[in-house]
Amino acid sequence: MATNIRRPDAETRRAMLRSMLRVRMVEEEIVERYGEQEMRCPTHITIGQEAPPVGVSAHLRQSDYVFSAHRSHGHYLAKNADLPAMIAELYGKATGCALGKGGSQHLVDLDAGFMGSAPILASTISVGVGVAWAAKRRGEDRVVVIYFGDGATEEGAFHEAINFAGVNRLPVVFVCENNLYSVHTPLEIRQPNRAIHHLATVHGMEGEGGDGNDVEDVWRIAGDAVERARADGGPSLIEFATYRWKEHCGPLEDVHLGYRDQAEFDSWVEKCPIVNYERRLTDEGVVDTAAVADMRTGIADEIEAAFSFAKESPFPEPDALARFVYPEPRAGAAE
Ligand SMILES: Cc1ncc(C[n+]2csc(CCOP(=O)(O)OP(=O)(O)O)c2C)c(N)n1
Ligand SMILES: [Mg+2]
Repeated sequence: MATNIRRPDAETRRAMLRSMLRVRMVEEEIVERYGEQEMRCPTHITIGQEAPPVGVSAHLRQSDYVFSAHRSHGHYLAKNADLPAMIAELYGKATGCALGKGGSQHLVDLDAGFMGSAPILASTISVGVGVAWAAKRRGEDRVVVIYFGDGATEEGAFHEAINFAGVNRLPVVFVCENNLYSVHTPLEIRQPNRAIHHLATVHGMEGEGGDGNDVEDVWRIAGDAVERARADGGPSLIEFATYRWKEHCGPLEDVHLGYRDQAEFDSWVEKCPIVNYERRLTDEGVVDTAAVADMRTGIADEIEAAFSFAKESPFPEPDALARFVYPEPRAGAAE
């Protein structure tokens, strides 16, 4: 595989640490406040999985498109989508990014190129491929990134869509976050003993796997894939090994349920993508304690403001309920 980019510079490394911290701190605040029962939507927390969205997004432009699924907060935030609008969406408010109608699983910010998340597994993979096809036909300089979990690769729609992307050499980067589980079912009893990214070969594209808790490994692999897509070199399927710390859906711990054991859980917490990266950058003199403290303070202020905005915003008016169920005529369009 051609490798054009090898190491991020100091500024990129600091930005990636900050971006991972920001995702983690937003998620921790949601966890903290979820029990107040004001966020009434199912919410899939991404703590532990911060490195893939941040390492991938470091290569993306605002004009590039991102699609996601149910566990989407990291993908949305790393693409510089609107934080207050995301929190307002979780609170079901009219100022939410989906006008308060969607909740955590239907985030969208077209201005940021975050084209949408949806919880029907693999549904956004097909949509993303269609959008990439349109971009290629129109000659747009645009890369489409589609995130999904290991479970989504068991859907027929995944195979149909990536096959189409391979045949038509579409500018897509398929990013699989393999956290070893689909809800409570381990990967080893769901799929043959082979890496998910090996499916790339049979669908006619490049594939590579990496350490999804090491943001620089993600950055290196994603850099190759994004470059290839931009240079009309076709799609890639990249896979990152990572781990979810919270229950499948909701803010709680769940090791006591018995589908995963404490030793496995602890070994992944040891591999925390943020603690280890902060230590590494500190050791290498790229950040110091004061700089990280400043990052935390700035992020905390931003989060506080976003939650205040969400809480103070109004709920949608009742007559908004039926809006956008069907496409609405555009202003000035002929009857
Ligand atoms: C078509 C479809 N089938 C089943 C579900 C129920 N479901 C929601 S999340 C999930 C597991 C997804 O696992 P994975 O893709 O690995 O993502 P993760 O939750 O691990 O991030 C399932 C089966 C669904 N949303 N859509
Ligand atoms: Mg999974």
